[in-house]
Amino acid sequence: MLPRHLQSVGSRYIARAGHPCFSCTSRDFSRCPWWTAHCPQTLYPPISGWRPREYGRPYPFISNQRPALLEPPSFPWPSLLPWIPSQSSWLHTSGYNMDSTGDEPYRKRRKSQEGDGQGKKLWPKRSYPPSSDFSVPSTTDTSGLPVPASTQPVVKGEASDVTGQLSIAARRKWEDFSHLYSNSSGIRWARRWFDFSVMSYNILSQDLLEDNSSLYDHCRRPLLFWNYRLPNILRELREFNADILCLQEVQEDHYQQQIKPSLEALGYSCEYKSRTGSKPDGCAICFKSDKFSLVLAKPVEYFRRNIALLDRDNVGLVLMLQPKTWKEATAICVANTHLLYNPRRGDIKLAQLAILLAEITRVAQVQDGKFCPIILCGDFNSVPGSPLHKFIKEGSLDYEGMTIGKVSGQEQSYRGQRILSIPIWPKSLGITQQCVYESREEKREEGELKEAARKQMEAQREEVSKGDESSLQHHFCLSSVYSHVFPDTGMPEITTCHSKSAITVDYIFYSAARNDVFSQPGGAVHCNGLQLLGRLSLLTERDLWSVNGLPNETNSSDHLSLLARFRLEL
Ligand code: KL2
Repeated sequence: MLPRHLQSVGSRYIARAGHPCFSCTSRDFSRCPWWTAHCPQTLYPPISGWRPREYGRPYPFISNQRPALLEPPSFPWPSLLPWIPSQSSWLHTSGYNMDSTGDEPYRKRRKSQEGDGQGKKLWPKRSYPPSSDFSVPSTTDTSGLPVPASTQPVVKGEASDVTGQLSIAARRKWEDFSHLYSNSSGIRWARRWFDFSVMSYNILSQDLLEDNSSLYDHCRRPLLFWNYRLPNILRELREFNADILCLQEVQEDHYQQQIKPSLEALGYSCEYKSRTGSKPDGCAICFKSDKFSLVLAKPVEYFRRNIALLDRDNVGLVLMLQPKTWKEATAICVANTHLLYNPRRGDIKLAQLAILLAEITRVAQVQDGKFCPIILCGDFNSVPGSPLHKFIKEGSLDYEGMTIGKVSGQEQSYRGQRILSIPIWPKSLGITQQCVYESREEKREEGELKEAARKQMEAQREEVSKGDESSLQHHFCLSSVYSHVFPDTGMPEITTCHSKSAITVDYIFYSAARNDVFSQPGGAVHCNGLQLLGRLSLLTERDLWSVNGLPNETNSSDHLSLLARFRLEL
């Protein structure tokens, strides 16, 4: 509940659906009381111009596209702050707004924003409660997150929201599989092991939130302010205390100024890869520096100037991390990515994935064609059971005759769509259908072949391997931490939920040990495997809408975090 003297102010924040301004109910955002020109006391950064250089590459603000989600320089109502740190030395929350561009190349962006969007609407627009009902749980109510047994537990009472519903934190349970790796007398098989936890979390960049504001019509506007969301996100990261964080949609200025310093204060080392082009977000991998040392960091760009298919600015990041407490152990390869969103462009998603797999192959190979343990996290913008998801899990994909929109499974209708070309990406990318880089020797030899001989060879190859050409393979045996449906009800698990969609698009894949609970048939032949010790359960769409969908008062992204704990045995 807002304090009485602020209730009238609060009502201005509850904007009407579809209204251009996030901060008031005026039809014209330039009349908004929070707009700089109308509120000379507030000191906002410039609305148009260039991003200051110290925040990385300068980005043009496109001020006539949409207004930034203006918020007061400091959050106006302390009582609405999601979390007030008792020891705030690690929390860096100074914030400001910026503007940017969307996911598509510029010429396509308009079309994409006009309805090239996600499938059918799953949930009706909500009407907002009267301002007097506008309140969030007190700071003590926002705790109660389930925490894996072996991270420092911060388990408090069960959290409930204003309507008495259990909050997301209270509904998510830690599912423990560790007992499956002991013999009947409870003794572990291996004498030495290394346990660690991994979180994958798309934290919803403020820029993308503002670019796709219609997806958040169901949210009360103050909950969408970055100054409101950031402490919630940091609290979640702090309380789960994962050893490795794979974050997506990390806006570069927020990363540099707030997220990185906050995580460093919690004992993490952080690596970041910004998207190419003018996009202001990127992927980060942060790891506990007392647990791992960094062997190698490989930022991965999917954009290729001379390849029309690869004209998007998505990226990935691959790290090789050495367990510090166990020097003889092989390093662990951790990859993080956010693949293209566009539901119709499965061809681009597959090519982006192939580049990432080729990079992993290059860095994770140890000896005799074997690989070190691999963790592949991220937002793949593809649903469980889709061809892209199956390709990751099964290691091969026969795509002959497949329409490009079918690849990610985000949409049901594929009418009028192209089928995937064979091969999907041109040879000039230098990546084979096995998702590995062509070796330099191979390239040189090919260059030395006479033109006629080369043509003859290619014709022969085409003849013989027509079948193989329309199939992709990769070398890893990857299992998914999550099952994607709840076994008792058959309901799908949801990782992202907003007013237009509620699906799984986020995953933690890992190379499973032979005796792992979810090992693939034939797994761990090429990889040193990991055992899944436990995971933080996901929720159903119904669960999420019962707490107002995402983002809400306590969960400030439109994705849930994914969390798993692994064991590496000697
Ligand atoms: O689905 V996402 O949200 O993993 O949560 O990934 C993309 C989308 C992200 C990066 O491009 O921005 C969101 N309709 C809905 N969401 C969109 C759109 C769109 N047209 N464009 C980008 N995103």
